[in-house]
Amino acid sequence: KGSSKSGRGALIVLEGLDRSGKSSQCARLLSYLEGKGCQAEGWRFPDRGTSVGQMISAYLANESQLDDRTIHLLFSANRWEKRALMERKLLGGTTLIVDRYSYSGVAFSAAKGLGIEWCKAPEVGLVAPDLVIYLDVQPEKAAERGGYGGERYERIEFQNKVGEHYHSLHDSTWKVIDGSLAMEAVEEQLRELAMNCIQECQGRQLTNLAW
Ligand code: FDM
Ligand code: MG
Repeated sequence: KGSSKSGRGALIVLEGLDRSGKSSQCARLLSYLEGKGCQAEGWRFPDRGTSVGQMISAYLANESQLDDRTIHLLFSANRWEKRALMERKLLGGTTLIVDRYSYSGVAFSAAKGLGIEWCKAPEVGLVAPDLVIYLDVQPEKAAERGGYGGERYERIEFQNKVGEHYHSLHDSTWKVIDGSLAMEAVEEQLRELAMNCIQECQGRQLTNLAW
């Protein structure tokens, strides 16, 4: 536990298409870190537990219709309402493993045809991740994995477009893992990336997304 006292936690984000394995891998990584005595929490966006999150959830379930820009801003607002808590946790030494973040926000909305710059704008000023791990899976492969749950966006053609936009977002904080590998192999790579990141960011300051 000593390491958590000496520095801040890391903001580690997992991104990928629907059914790319993010949620399972987040859970596995979290229990691994906890087993190592590391102070860590699992988060996810959208966070469906807030009132904004409930509006998003209803939209995804096709129970409500919202204009494309309106839902984009709600996804962003859902991150903003968590920003202060996120910063507090990180500065207090807790590492956050986050299932989706601003990159989902941009890639999914851009896939509908909204401009990339317009999509990025409301994300500026959120906490910048220390590491973004993209689980790379072909949409066709992802769809084979037990199929989709029937939520909005869970269609192969749309996921293809999302994948293209994700690729245009890769920057220096991104690492790509081949998500079609066996679960254990993905897990192994994730552990190594996460442990390195947690150590490296101890002395580094938190920054904001600058896009
Ligand atoms: N999604 C998620 C967005 O369109 N924008 C966002 O900002 C975020 C965080 O919501 F299809 C999409 C991605 C996915 C859907 O996500 C629900 P989960 O991970 O399946 O709950
Ligand atoms: Mg989903």
